[in-house]
Parts: sequence; C-alpha cells; structure tokens
Amino acid sequence: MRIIDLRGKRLTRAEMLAAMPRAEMGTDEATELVQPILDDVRARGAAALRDFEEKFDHVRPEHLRVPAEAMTAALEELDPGVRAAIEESVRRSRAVAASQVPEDFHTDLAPGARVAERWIPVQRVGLYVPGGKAVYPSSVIMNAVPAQAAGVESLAVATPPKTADGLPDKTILATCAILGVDEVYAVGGAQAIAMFAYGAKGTEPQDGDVLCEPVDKITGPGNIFVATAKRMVSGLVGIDAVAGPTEIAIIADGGANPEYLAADLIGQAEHDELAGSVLITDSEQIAVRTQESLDRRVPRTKHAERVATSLTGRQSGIILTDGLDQSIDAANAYAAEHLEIQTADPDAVVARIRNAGAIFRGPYSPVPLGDYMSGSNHVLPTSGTARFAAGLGVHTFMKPVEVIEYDEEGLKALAARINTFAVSEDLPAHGESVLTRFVEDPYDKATL
Ligand code: HSO
Ligand code: ZN
Repeated sequence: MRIIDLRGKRLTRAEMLAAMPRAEMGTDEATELVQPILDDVRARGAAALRDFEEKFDHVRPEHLRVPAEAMTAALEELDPGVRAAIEESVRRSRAVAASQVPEDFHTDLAPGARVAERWIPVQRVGLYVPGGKAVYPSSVIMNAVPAQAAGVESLAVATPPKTADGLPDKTILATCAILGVDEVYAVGGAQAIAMFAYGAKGTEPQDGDVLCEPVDKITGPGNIFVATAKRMVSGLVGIDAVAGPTEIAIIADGGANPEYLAADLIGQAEHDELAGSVLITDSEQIAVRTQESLDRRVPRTKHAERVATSLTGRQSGIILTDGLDQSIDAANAYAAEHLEIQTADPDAVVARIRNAGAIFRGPYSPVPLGDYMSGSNHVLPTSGTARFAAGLGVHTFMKPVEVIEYDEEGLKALAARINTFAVSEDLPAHGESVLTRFVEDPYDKATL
C-alpha cells in the first residue's frame, strides 16, 4: 500500500481533505448512458425492462416479478446453516430497529398553543439489492428490516436475474421469504431504478396491467449505473444516498494487532477493485508489520487479484501520523464508511470521532461483524458523505411531520404580532387570514 506521510505537517482543512486517498469518480459518462434507460422504461414499461435485462444481464426473464412458487421453493432449498445465519442476522437487526422507532412528541408553548411532531412512515419503498461480484442477501436484511420496523406498508425488492431461467439468486429470494417480502423483481441496474421511480406497465399477460407501481423512496447500494440512476430520479422520489465504492479506515496505535489490521483491510478490499482500505497509524512499526502481514495474506485469499488491485490503488493507503490527535483528524477528514478503532483506549477515540458511517470499537468489533449480524446496519454513507449523512435506519423510512395545534386563545394572543409581521413582508392577506377570526372587518385596520 502506498504511504501518505502526514508527520510534522500542519495542514489546512482543504489540504487535509485533498491528502486523503480517494479515487476520482467520473459520473458524466454514466449519466449519458443512464438517461435513455430511464426514458425507455418510462415509455415502454415491462417491454423495455425485458430488453435491458437481455442486454445487460444476458437473460430475458419471462416473469419479471418473481412468482410466489419460486420464492417458496428458494426457501425450501436453502441450506439450513445459511438459514440459521440469516435468521440470527434478522433477529439482531430487528431488535436494534425496534429501539430506533422514534416517539411522537409535542411542545406546549402557551395556553392553547401546541406544536406536535408525528413520525409517519413512507408508504411505498423500493429496495435495490445489487448483483455484482458477490450476492448480498445481507443487504436485503439491512434494507427491509428498518423499513418494516418503520411501518412501511408496501415494500418491493429489485435485484438482477442470476440464473438461466431469469430468476434472481436463490439465497436472496429465500431471504425475502424469511422477511415476508413477497414483491420481488428480477430486474437490475439503472432499469430497476427507473421501474421504481416511474412504475412500469405490464406488456405480457403474466405481467398484469401494471407490473410495478411507483414507489416513494428508493434505498440500497449499487454500482455506478444504479447510483447515477438514483441521483437522476431523486426529487421525483426520495433516495437514501448515492453510494460509491465501499471503504474502511482503521485508526491503530502501536499496541494494535497487525494481523487483525491486515485481515480487516483485505476483507474490505475483497468487495471491489475500487474499494478503499486505509490504515491510519502513528506507529511506523505497525505500518511495516501490517504491510508484511498483507504480503503473506493476500496471495492466500480467494480473491487475491481483486484484493491486490484494491490495496495498491490510489484509493487505499497507509496514513502515517505524528500522534493520536493527527490520526483522529485524518479519520474525521476521510469520513470513512466504516471506521475501526484499534487503540489502547478506544472509547476516548470514539468520543472524538465526528465523521464516520459506522464506528467499530476495539479488536472484537471488526467490520464483517457489522456486515452480517451485529444488529447494526451495513448500508452506510461512502465517499466522505459521512460528513453530513447517516447510514440506513428506521429514520430513513419515516418523515417527521409537525402538527400545529392552536386554539382560539392561543391564536388570539399572537394575532396582532402575526399581522405586523405579515404587513412587514408586504403580505397583508396573511394578516387578514388571522384577524378575520377575531375582528368584524380585518380590512379596516382601525378595528385592531
Ligand atoms: N461491507 C459492505 C456490506 C457487505 N459486506 C455485505 C458483505 N456483505 C458495505 O457496507
Ligand atoms: Zn463487506
């Protein structure tokens, strides 16, 4: 891995941000490719979806909506060990999600003057589950569980077809069945995002008149085309985030275990050639020993080539710092999707982290624990967006709506002031709307 040596440097905020190892993401080209896909699905519904599946996923699904029998069969065929792992993951995720559900509250400001806050679930959500280099039934759990806990009425999943008969991966189907999600589409890529955003009319008898109703919000990670499509439909529908390649940063001090560090960096690099793996340490010895461990481990792991490409890419590196303070500054500037803390006093470091998608505290909270079954969510903000965005949770699927509850007494006490404010904005009808409730002739200011 390349070394980024910050020791002894006093960097400005801009310099610190620029020093962070991150790949440039070109999205213009993707936008050009995605626009016609969105337009075509909007115009031709299921017929366009079939054409794009044939073109991009090399199969023309007869049933774009996965039939109920295929869901049941997938569950029956599921390996019992995998089923037990999925169920453990669901159980822990549900427990955390249940405690995330926000409570309605209200504020009493004066007699007859109350503002209440109601948390209302989004009605219909589309969950995208990527295909790509690996299959991610775990992502189904991470999306569906908080949506269900939020009280979302209608949940649809889209994921690319994987088998010769045009069905998605069986474990994904089985996971949907375990979660009670029965609306699943064998549709991937930008076309899936178009289907969710616009809905899609049916064009074959098995589709029905409407293949898919439009959703209110689309969540879930995906490749550059999925991310670009989500960006392009956002505004028409809500989206969770525009996800970039996955990334890990680890803050380690001299007492960290280099074998754990190397293994955790490799684990993240396994996802993608573009995945970012960043070690931030004030110990030169740890840097050297971690690199030695990587050299031993990388050739032995299954996806060695992909891992090596990712670790040697410009988005990965070892950041050498002159102390824990600078390590923390670097971590906050990098704003990692996943941040591991491997230091003598991890709580002291956690307390000073401002920017991270999720924080993995101490040697026994590695990222894959969170990927699969810690109970936390693994759909997290990438590419530095953790500076302002949060990972998926129950809050992603709910909207706080304020309810204004004033009675006659409460409004009367404010009527003159509201009128004054309205007149000052040259919006006198605003004032008249309030005054009309209390005076004979609101247009006659003399009655005030
Ligand atoms: N690390 C990925 C999630 C994942 N890992 C799914 C394995 N399966 C992004 O947070
Ligand atoms: Zn992972």
